[in-house]
Amino acid sequence: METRQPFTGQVSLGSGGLTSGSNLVVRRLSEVRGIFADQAAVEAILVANDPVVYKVWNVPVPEVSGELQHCSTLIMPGRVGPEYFMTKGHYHVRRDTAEVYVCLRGEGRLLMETEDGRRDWQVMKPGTVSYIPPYWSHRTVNVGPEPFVFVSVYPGDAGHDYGSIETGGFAQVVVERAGRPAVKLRTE
Ligand code: PAN
Ligand code: ZN
Repeated sequence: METRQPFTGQVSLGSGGLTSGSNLVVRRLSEVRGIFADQAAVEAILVANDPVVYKVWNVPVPEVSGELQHCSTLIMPGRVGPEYFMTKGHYHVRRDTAEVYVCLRGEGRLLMETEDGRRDWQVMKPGTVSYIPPYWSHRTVNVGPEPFVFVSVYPGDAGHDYGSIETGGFAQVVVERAGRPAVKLRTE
């Protein structure tokens, strides 16, 4: 048995950065453009610049059963047409793995769906602890005027399956309606 050294990280509420998270992933609009419904609105934004949509600070942990992957995510405030900035969203490769999200800053929505058509969404605000059970895909959306920051913890061998979302999409979308966020079906 290998005994690993304990360690501690600190999340900055300003930058969203996690000091123990040395693997920073930056998702700009040009890279995640396909997740938004209004492609003309994407083009209109990209004419002027390529904004950061979200950043993830991953803590390097062995991707094996028994370990716990964890990271912080910061989603910038912003919209593409009526649709708020959001993550790509994914299933875990190992479908039978769960996840916990803890919100530290801002206001978001956590969208979840199963492959047999069940849907759910939760409000996330500072102090919210959300549980994503096994078999549910998950995507987070920043519905507020400031950065939305949360910490995730999930099994070491969960893995990320983005392809199923790229082909199947999410049924639920979050749009601004009369100044307020509304969760609706993509087909509505
Ligand atoms: C989270 C997400 C993170 C970024 O840590 O990976 O918020 O979202 P995408 O992975 O969809 O780009 C998580 O759910 N990990 O399993
Ligand atoms: Zn996940």
